[in-house]
Amino acid sequence: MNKYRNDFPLFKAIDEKNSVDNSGLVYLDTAATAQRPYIVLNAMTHFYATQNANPLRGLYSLSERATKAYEDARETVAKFINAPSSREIIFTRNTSEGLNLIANTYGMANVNAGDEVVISIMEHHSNILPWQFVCQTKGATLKFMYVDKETGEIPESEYAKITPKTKIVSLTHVSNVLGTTNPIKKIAEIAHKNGAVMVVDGAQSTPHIKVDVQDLGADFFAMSGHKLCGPMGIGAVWGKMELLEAMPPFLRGGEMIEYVTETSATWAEVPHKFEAGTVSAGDAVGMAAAIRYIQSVGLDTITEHDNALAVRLIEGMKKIPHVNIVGNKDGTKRCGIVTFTVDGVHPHDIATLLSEENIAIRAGHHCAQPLGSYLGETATARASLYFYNTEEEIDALIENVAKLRAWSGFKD
Ligand code: C6P
Repeated sequence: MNKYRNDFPLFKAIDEKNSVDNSGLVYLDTAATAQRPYIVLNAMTHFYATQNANPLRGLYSLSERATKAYEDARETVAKFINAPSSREIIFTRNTSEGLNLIANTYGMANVNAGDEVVISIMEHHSNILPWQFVCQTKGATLKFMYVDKETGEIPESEYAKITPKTKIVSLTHVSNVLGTTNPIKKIAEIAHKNGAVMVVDGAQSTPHIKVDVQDLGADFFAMSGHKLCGPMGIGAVWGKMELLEAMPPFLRGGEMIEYVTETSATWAEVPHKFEAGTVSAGDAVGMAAAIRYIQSVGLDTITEHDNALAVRLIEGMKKIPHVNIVGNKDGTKRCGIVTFTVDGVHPHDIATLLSEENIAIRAGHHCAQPLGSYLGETATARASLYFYNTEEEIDALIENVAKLRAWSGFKD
C-alpha cells in the first residue's frame, strides 16, 4: 500500500460520515484534477475559521492577518517555480484564465497586423483559443508547430516557424494527451533571438516535474492549483516584472486601482493591477499548502514514481492485442499520462466499461481537438497517474483493458 494514500480522505474506503463508499476506487484521472490531502482542506478551514476578512482592504488586524496569509501564499508559489520575486506572481482562477490574461493584455498590446504567433498542435484549447482571438482581432497569423506522431515530440525542423515576424511563442510544458515534455529552454532561446516572448502553459508540468521559470528562459508561465492537490478555482501566472509593468490591466474593478476620477483611472502596482475584486484568499492558502505538501513528498520522488508506473502500464498494455498507445511508448517520457485506443471499442465505451470495474479514466478529445484531428484520433482514452497511485492499480487497469474487446463482443 502506498504510504501517501492515508493523507487523502477520498481514498478512505468509507468516508467519515459513513455516507460514501470509495473502497476499491482506482483513480487515474489526475491530469483532469488531482485529489486533495487533509492538509490542504485543513489549511483552508483554518484560514476561514481564524483569519477570514477581506484581504488588502481592512485597516484592522484581522484583515491584516488575512492579507498576510494571502501574500505568504504568493511567496510560496513564487519559490515553487523559482520566480525572482513574489510580486511577479498573479493569482488567477486557473491556467485557462492565466493564458487569457496574458493574451488579452500582453498579446493585444503587442501583436499587430502582419505579426505571427507560434504555438504547437499539441496545445490544450486554453492555449489555442486566446491566441486565435488575438490573431483574428489584430490581423496576425497563428502558426502551428506539428509533432512527430511516433515520438510525440516537435521535430527541430518545426522550430524554423519562429521568425523575426513572431511576436509570441506559446507552448505547453507538458502535453495533457501525449505526456511529452517540450524543450522549452531551447525554444525560448530561439524565440528570444527572433525578438519574441516565450509563454509557457505549466498546467501539466508543475504537478510532475521540478519547474524553474528562470532556467526555462520563460517570460510568462501559467499554472493551476487543482492539478497539484490544491483547491479548484485558484491558479497563478508568473511574468517578468518589466513586461507586467508595461501591460494594461485584464479585469477592471476593486483593488486594482491607484486613483479613480469620473473619467479616468490609474492602476495599482503589479501584481494587484491584475487582481480585480475580492481575491480567492482561502484558495490561495490551500494552493500554498498543496505546494508545501508536494515538496514534502519531493518532486524527484514524484517524477520517479510516475515514470515507473507509466513504464509498467505501457509495458503491460503493449502485450494486449488491439491496444494502441498514442505517442511515445517510453513511459519515462510521459509525465504519468498514458493515452490509448482499443481497436473496435469507442473511447467513451472504454471509460464506461472501466467505470463498472471502479476504474476512473478520461475519454474524449481532452480539450485538444486540433491534436486529435492531426493524429486522426478524434477521441482517445487516457489514464493519468500520480504519486498516490499504486502498482496494484496499474495492474487492475491492464487486466481490465485486456477484457474490453471481449466485453464488446469481439472473439479475439
Ligand atoms: N486539462 C485535462 O483533463 P484549467 O482547466 O484551466 O485548470 O487547465 C487548462 C489546461 C491547460 N493546459 C493544459 C496542458 C491542460 O492539461 C489543461 C487542463 C485537463 O487534460 C482538463 S481539460
